[in-house]
Amino acid sequence: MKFDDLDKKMRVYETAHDHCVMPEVFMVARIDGRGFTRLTKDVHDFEAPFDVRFRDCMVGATEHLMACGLRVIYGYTQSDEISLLFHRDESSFGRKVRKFNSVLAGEASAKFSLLLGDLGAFDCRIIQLPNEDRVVDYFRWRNEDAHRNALNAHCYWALRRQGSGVRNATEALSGMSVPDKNELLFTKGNINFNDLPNWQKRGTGLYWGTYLKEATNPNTGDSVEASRRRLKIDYDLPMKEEYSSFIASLLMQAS
Ligand SMILES: Nc1nc2c(ncn2[C@@H]2O[C@H](COP(=O)(O)OP(=O)(O)O)[C@@H](O)[C@H]2O)c(=O)[nH]1
Ligand SMILES: [Mg+2]
Repeated sequence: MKFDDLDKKMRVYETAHDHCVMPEVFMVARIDGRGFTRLTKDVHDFEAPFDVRFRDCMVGATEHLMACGLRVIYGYTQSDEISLLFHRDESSFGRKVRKFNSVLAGEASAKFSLLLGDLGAFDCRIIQLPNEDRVVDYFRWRNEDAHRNALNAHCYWALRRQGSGVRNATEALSGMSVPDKNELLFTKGNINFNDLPNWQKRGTGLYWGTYLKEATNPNTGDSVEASRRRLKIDYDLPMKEEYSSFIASLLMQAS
């Protein structure tokens, strides 16, 4: 068989199931560390439940994803996950889902591994959202997930440090109300949940800001102010309604 014929015949098997995201549908990518329970507790001795060194690797990987040639409006990271919101008109890879999944998982894994100095791998899934309200809901969901996990994780490690085993600590917390967890954290761990840093309770947000830079007009030699884009890393994200408004405003700015 001639190569051209073989190429045509086999290409069908490669592309028959290519799925593309429809125009005007928002894309969010969620990238999650693979087996990071083991990586953070057994392979590396990261501080539990939160370690700034681990957070900085995650933030560094998010920064990298936001600057690797795709139109990312907002990056968000908490625990071992990263969410990226793409501009509604993002058209890279013909909006092929499996290209986004593989490229983003690859880029995140590569950058994170370099920052950690050891192998760390990520998976990726694309979430398709029909309108701005669902985009806001998505980020509210991850933000509140971070909040719940932070309380739970601090309680869990407070119990473990007091001598409870894995099973006892997990069972003690199962079904416990939020006020009771706050109380437990205070009495057993001597930690006031309100005083913990916001990045632990709310995650970290990355978004673009502009600033003015002194520059020279190459034609006239006059000094002018040029507008430049810079990535802001926000360790003090708002919560609840304020966070929804913040995400909505990012969407507005991008439209
Ligand atoms: N020690 C430590 N562990 C962390 C930190 N951030 C996230 N993790 C852990 O990362 C894991 C993430 O959960 P999940 O994705 O469900 O687990 P996986 O399937 O093993 O990757 C949990 O075990 C978290 O405790 C951190 O700052 N310090
Ligand atoms: Mg994980």
